[in-house]
Amino acid sequence: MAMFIKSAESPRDWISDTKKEICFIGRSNVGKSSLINTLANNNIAKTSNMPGRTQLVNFFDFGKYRVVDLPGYGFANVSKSKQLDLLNIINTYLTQRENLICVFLVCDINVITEKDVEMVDFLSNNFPNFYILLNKSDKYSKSHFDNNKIKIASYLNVDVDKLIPISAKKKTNITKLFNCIDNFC
Ligand SMILES: Nc1nc2c(ncn2[C@@H]2O[C@H](COP(=O)(O)OP(=O)(O)OP(=O)(O)O)[C@@H](O)[C@H]2O)c(=O)[nH]1
Ligand SMILES: [Mg+2]
Repeated sequence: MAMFIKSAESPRDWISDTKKEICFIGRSNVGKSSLINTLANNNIAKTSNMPGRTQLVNFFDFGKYRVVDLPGYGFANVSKSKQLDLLNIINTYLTQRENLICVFLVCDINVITEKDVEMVDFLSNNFPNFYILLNKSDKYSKSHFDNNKIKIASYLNVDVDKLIPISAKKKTNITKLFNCIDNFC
């Protein structure tokens, strides 16, 4: 059974072992924490209608591997200095964590922005082993995705096969996501 282990900000408080980790990153409010709850089939991560809910690095045990929930970024109502703090935490985790084997960038399929493009660019240069989860696809028809996936991939500057449309709410493509995780762990 998946469970919450701890929240931490600085690397000295991270868990020190060799267990593999995957993480979810993305703009505030795209549904990273909700997705972790869907994967766990249990409410183990805190979610909110208000962007900026997750402000630390949160570790969850999933047995064979750990899942890490990172703070969201890019929400205008959060102060500039707080935004910089959050980006710093994310950057430190992504660039220093040796346990990290795969990154899942979560986007809102209905609102893909320049901030998503910037993160894809950062990942391409620093952590090429990443996938893009287009969440909230319950509000976006399958045929609409099929018609637009090439456009979305080219806007984000990635191959189409890096894109996985999902819905944390409706559990769409969650098996596909688990298969993807299993391939790494
Ligand atoms: N329609 C729909 N809403 C969703 C889905 N996943 C999450 N949400 C909603 O999106 C809002 C934000 O969800 P969170 O999981 O807290 O988002 P987050 O990315 O963790 O946000 P931060 O912690 O601020 O970075 C909540 O109101 C969720 O109910 C989905 O698949 N479909
Ligand atoms: Mg969150």
